[in-house]
Amino acid sequence: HGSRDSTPEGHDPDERWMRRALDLAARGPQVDPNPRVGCVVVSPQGEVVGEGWHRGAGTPHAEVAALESAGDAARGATAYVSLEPCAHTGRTGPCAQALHAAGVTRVVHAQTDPNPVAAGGADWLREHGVEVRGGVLAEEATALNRTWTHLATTGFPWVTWKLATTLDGRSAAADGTSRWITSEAARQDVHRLRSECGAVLVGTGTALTDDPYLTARRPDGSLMDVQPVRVVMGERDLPAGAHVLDDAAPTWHLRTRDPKQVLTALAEAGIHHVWLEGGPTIVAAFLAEGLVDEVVAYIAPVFLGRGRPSVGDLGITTIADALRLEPTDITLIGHDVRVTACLKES
Ligand code: AOF
Ligand code: ZN
Repeated sequence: HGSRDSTPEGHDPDERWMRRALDLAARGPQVDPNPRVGCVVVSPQGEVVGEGWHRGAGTPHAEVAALESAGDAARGATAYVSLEPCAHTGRTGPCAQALHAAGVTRVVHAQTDPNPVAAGGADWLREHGVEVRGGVLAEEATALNRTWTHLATTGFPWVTWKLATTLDGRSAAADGTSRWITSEAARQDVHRLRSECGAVLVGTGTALTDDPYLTARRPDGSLMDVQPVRVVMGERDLPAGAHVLDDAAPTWHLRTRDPKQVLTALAEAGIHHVWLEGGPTIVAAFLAEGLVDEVVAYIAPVFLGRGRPSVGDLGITTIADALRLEPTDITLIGHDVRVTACLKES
């Protein structure tokens, strides 16, 4: 079950080596314009003779790193790559050619390259007499680069909307104050997830009302090693002393209220995962345009009664039109509940 092959799951040697390639891929940086890719070179005797993974844009691709560690032993070997080898000369040379030149006679890959600029390596290898098998553990490989794949296929970064709300769906009190609805533990979880994204996005409204830092910080308040770009969208000026303008991380003030324009600018910078912490108006605009891919909601055992909703008008007036999501995870964090859910592809 689960396997497309006649052999029982786990007994397909190609799957076994691909799992190793995926483990190597996961060592790569999550926040980088490039995908995380791993490669294992295996001799005809079934021995690993080379391993490599991609360490980020501008560095050698996984295949080249693995070939380098294999040296002459790559001759007659099989290469397992978690992404179809590239056929293009980008920041580095084409991997399909490098595999062939090193004497690799069989290539097994997982995900087919969704990047039209780089795709075509499998065909090129076949044309040059290399046996190719694709699609092995492709779902796992795609999941590992879910946000990068989304950008490559849609042109927009994957948008995760983070919200913190009371049991009655309020994200701020009637006077606009909102510190704090959720517990310390939930807020720490937010910092961890922020650091896994390329950008944190708010509108000028939130930047002016809350004066947030939008950095990713450890429980002791120190900055994490990887900081997302802080993006503030909207035409209003920010005061010189705004926390978001400190030197803890880069900040881009994009003077537009058009979600597509903002996401296009971030896509051009190689950002494939955006953490949206915007207020009700911005979030409603992103939802209306179908630009929210996932929601991470922290729900606290708190009531505010009168207060401000987490999202503005969505044009929904009857229950049949409700926006229903598919939950992928529900976790208790301190005394709050974190619900992760995806918006259905329409
Ligand atoms: C990677 N790492 O290990 C593999 C990639 O701009 P470049 O030259 O680094 O090319 C990036 C593209 O190459 C990438 O989008 C993907 O389509 C392909 N394969 N990329 O960064 C790798 N194998
Ligand atoms: Zn490559």
